[in-house]
Amino acid sequence: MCTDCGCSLTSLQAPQHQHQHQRMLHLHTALLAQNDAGAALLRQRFEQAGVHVVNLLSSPGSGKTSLLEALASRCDPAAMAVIVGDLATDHDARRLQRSGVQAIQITTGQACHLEAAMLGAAVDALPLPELQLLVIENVGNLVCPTAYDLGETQRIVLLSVTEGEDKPLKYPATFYSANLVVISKSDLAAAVGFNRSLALQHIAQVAPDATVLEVSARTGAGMDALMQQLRLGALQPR
Ligand SMILES: Nc1nc2c(ncn2[C@@H]2O[C@H](COP(=O)(O)OP(=O)(O)OP(=O)(O)O)[C@@H](O)[C@H]2O)c(=O)[nH]1
Ligand SMILES: [Zn+2]
Ligand SMILES: [Zn+2]
Repeated sequence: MCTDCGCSLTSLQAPQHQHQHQRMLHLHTALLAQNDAGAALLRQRFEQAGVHVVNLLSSPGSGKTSLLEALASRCDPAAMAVIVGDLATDHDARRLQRSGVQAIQITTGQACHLEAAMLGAAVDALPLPELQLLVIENVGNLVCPTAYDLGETQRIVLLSVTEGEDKPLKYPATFYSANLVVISKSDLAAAVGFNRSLALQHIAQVAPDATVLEVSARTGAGMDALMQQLRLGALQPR
């Protein structure tokens, strides 16, 4: 886990290291304030260019890159770009480039989330005014990316049917921060005994204002509705 966001500090360590805990809390608050300032500048650039920017969050393997490949195959590839964050490898960026979109990989090393300051060079390299959609595929993680605003216009959180219906209850802050929750891999729902109504109930409990869509990148089910959300989806970030 990264030391930046303090997720390496456990509740077991905290009582013995109260002083250190407080210092980390101050450091964390300062880092978030610094990130918010960077995100505000990015948001200004995105607004000036008129590009819709999505911050895409989910646990590892829940289908972020596959969903973007499916989107790329349905829209003008010149109008879409992706910035993708992973701890290591440029695997996802190369996958996305094969589907024709501009894709830039950021390898974060130890950091389990993207921060606004990491995006500058990638954003500089993109022809922002020519783009309609820029998706930032965050590092696969349902905890750390939540607190880091990236200047996005819309935050999308994926919940794949293979992960279990309880995930919104276990990671409420992440789901609460979403404008749109996408239930992914819907083609596998029956095979894994996905309890749809329970999942919808849990999402509504923690993210009552979020729109919910069910999508399969594999079969294309729900992709039209997702495209519509992306065109209409200039919602206010939280
Ligand atoms: N059946 C089915 N499988 C899917 C679907 N979407 C993704 N998968 C599979 O799920 C696995 C993970 O998909 P990815 O798209 O790499 O997931 P990711 O969220 O980008 O993963 P990380 O970048 O590692 O966090 C792959 O084996 C995909 O083929 C889907 O809609 N249906
Ligand atoms: Zn972390
Ligand atoms: Zn991916």
